Amino acid sequence: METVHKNVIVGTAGHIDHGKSALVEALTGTHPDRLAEEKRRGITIDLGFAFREEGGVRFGFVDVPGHEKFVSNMLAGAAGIDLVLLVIAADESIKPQTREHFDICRLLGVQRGVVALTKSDLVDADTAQLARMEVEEYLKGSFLEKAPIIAVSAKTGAGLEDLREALSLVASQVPGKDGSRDFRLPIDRSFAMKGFGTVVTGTLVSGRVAVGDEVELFPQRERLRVRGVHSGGKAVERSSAGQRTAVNLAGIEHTAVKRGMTLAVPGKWRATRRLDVRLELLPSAPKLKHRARVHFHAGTTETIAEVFLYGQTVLPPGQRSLAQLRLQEESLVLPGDRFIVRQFSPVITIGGGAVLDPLARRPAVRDTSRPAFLETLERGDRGQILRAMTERATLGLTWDELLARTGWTAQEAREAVREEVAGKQLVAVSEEPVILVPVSLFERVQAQILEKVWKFQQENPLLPGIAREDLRARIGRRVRPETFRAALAAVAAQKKLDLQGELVKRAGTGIELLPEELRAKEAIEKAFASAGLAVPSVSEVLVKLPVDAKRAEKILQILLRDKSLVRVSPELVFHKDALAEMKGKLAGYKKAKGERISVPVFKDLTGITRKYAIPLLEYLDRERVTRRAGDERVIL
Ligand SMILES: Nc1nc2c(ncn2[C@@H]2O[C@H](COP(=O)(O)OP(=O)(O)OP(=O)(O)O)[C@@H](O)[C@H]2O)c(=O)[nH]1
Ligand SMILES: [Mg+2]
Repeated sequence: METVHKNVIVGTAGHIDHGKSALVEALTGTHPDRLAEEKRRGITIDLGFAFREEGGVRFGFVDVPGHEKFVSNMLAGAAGIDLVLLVIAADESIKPQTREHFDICRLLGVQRGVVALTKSDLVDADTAQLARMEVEEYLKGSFLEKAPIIAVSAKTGAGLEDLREALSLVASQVPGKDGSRDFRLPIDRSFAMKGFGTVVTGTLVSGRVAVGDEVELFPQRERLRVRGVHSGGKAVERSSAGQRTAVNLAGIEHTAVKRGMTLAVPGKWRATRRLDVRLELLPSAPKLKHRARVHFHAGTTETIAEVFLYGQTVLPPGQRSLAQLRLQEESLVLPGDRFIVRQFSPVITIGGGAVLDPLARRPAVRDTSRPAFLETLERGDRGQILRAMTERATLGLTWDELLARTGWTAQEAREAVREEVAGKQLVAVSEEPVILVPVSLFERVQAQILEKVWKFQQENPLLPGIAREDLRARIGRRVRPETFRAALAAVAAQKKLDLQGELVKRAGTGIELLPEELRAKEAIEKAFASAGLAVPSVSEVLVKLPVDAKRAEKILQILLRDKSLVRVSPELVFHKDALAEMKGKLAGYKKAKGERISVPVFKDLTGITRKYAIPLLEYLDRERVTRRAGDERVIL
């Protein structure tokens, strides 16, 4: 058996009965129709699958129904295909679903394909030639303009060799899918397999999945364990992007999983109901009104969406617009994902587009910068996108949000962040996890901090500075703690502020007292120092000062903070020297007379009245100089 070095998914497309399934069978030996009803009616209803290996390429065929009633099934199959096999019956030429399927492939961004002019056994040379000319004309200017057009017959086998060659040629031009991105598998089937349990299948559009992996089921965000992986018709250890993949899941009933759900890397992405998009209306579609309801298809998902047009009330046929889609059901979509919209009723394909912002905010009239922002998401490089997203994140852009909204791998995000921070375009106010803010915001917060500190000190000249928490409250809630902290550190590093524990103050500014304040300070200190333990009341001292009461109170606070004075009780303040002397006397007493001392003895020893003795002893108890023992004190 030759080794497979490439996986290519081929999707069929084309009008009902034009021979898609017969052609897949002729190419692979497998008839893709599996349902009894399909066999009975002779039409394809749901997706069918078949495989073939050739020249080192494993072709996975996704066969779709041509019936107009089953276009939504076709859409689920078309997601993730690498090339389209456009099947057109030579006897009927181009029909409505030829056009619709072709439009869908173009809107989904399919890049390559091959055209099979099938049932060639049913037509004469002139008719075959006419059909070929019509097809060439139709495809002019499209992504299939240069695609090979091969006349074939599934019945006689004519042209099959040429078709195989054409498929191989086009397959060789398909760029290999990058398995290193994050895992995502839009589910197109879920069923129970005897002895296995729940199995889901899909075209693996990104990353890889291996036995034992933990995965997340969207939109319900359920974490599940991968019990087994099948690909190419056999059990494998892992499957990677570009392969039809079956995943055996532990811990869930098959009935709980449906087409439209997605298996993905756990803990990274979020399901959404609001997405900002670039929307394109087909030239053949009727005009689309603001707030119209449409059917929305992305990946294998299908739901109803309300269209909010940015900047216009009507989108004319053939035109493009930025728009918001509000989904009826949550689904997982990422930037760059293609989607299709179909008219609400009657249901026909009217357009499609690409997701720009999967986690969009509700549209707001005052949000005038949104269109420019979306254009940056559409066309910008990662640095530009990162800057634009940070600019619009009022509280700063978190790492989790960055990953969920961009779909970037962690490595891509890390590189972009590193570059923008190094280039001084953005500031990382936190590193683990990353939180980004624009330079302008960071500078504004620094300026605010300086201004608030200065203002505070001007209004409170006698206080040593403002408490951090106080300052933080004055900056306001629209600045997150990390930003405040980093900005404070930045101004401190510039030596504009001093940080002392919890206090923030202007650099180099002690408290500067006016001459009369200095005199008042000296007067207070002297009054208490000379009083010894027989202190006057505080108010008595303060009224005698040459400054007003408020300032006198503040000067007292300064002395208390400096510990020149000590408050022993609400009314009583002592000079530190007097207290030291008293402690000395107690120590002397202990040496001479033992450790026990009564209140009257204490009064005699210190020469004070009971009015002072009790508060002072309580103070000494608190200071652990003495300990109360009944009516006496023990000197410690
Ligand atoms: N004579 C002739 N008949 C063909 C050829 N290919 C398909 N048919 C017949 O055309 C009918 C439809 O073929 P299918 O392959 O089921 O068509 P389809 O495009 O898959 O149809 P849907 O899936 O329902 O859209 C069948 O009866 C086939 O036998 C062909 O090359 N020559
Ligand atoms: Mg069919």
